[in-house]
Amino acid sequence: MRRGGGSRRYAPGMRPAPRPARAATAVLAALGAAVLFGACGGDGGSGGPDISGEEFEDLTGRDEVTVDAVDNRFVPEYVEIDAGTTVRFENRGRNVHNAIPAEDGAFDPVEADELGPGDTAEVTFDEPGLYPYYCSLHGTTTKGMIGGIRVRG
Ligand SMILES: [Cu+2]
Repeated sequence: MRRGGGSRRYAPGMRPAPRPARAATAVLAALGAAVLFGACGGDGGSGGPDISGEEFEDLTGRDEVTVDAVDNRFVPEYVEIDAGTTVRFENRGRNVHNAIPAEDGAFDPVEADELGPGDTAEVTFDEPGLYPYYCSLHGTTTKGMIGGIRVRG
């Protein structure tokens, strides 16, 4: 079902390069991360835009749902699904699109070479939370070709 899975590439620069750290440094880094996560609050994110006020189309109760990428928006833009549901991104436009989490690493990004016209790419969401995403070719994390997935536990 899931294509690519854990082997999907991350876009260059999406994650800081892992650096060899002594134990003490690693502990400090973990504390820092905990503080960052705690400070932002909300479900599911530490760095993405707040999309909690958007209208989400209720697509719960299904194993798989489809989000179309058209030129240039996602349809439906905001969907609510159950944990474990696979989202199938389908490019029904004439342009190449992608689907990149607004919060780095929140899910495996669907890269442009996987989502040309007519292509489909699937991502399974197992963890409850809020997952804003965007097409980096036609939007930013907050404007343009954006979308969001709310995963219910
Ligand atoms: Cu696009």
